[in-house]
Amino acid sequence: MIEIIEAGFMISVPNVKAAPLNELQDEVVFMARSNVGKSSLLNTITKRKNLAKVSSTPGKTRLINYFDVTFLNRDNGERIKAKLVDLPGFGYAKVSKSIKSDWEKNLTQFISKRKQIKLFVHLIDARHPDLEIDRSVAEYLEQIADESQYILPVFTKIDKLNQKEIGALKKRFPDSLMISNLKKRGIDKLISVIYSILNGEV
Ligand SMILES: Nc1nc2c(ncn2[C@@H]2O[C@H](COP(=O)(O)OP(=O)(O)O)[C@@H](O)[C@H]2O)c(=O)[nH]1
Ligand SMILES: [Mg+2]
Repeated sequence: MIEIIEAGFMISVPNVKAAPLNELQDEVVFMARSNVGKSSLLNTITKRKNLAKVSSTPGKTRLINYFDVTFLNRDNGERIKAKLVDLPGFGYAKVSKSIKSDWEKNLTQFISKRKQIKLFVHLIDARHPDLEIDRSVAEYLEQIADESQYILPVFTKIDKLNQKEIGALKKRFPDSLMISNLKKRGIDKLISVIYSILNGEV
């Protein structure tokens, strides 16, 4: 059983130049369209109510937020420190076009240059698995990820799907994980997959 036993806010930065050095620590980046449940998931996995703000106004946050976390493997007492990185939601329609392109340029630049990133967690709303924006994000990640970087697609809000729909999604995307923040489903599994990747077990 793997748990995150410590979690704290580290820093918010506006761009890659301002990002902390973190030379020795792996980073786990969380990316999603606005409103998919990214902040909720960060709070769920860290068991903190308000670590990442759960906003009802999508697209408000444009900073890159870093959190320090410690994973504990309860089976053998092993600990791993890492950084969780909360990226601004992408593809939010109400942002003006010029802001949007600057913002996305900034983000793509950030992602492609950041060698500390060990894992990209791409959150996708389980009700909308085929959006163009998610497809282009997935393709982009495949392009830029090097051999030491992993990509993990995670479907969120599966409480909104019935068993049949969940089954169909699993069949189509056998390598993805499925979670619900609301019902706390799939959370332990997600944490243990992240841990295995950080620990070099995958
Ligand atoms: N039904 C359901 N709603 C969720 C879940 N996770 C988040 N939400 C809701 O979705 C909205 C957006 O969540 P938030 O975490 O702020 O998304 P973010 O914009 O991706 O950070 C909020 O109203 C959350 O309460 C989930 O697993 N199931
Ligand atoms: Mg958020």
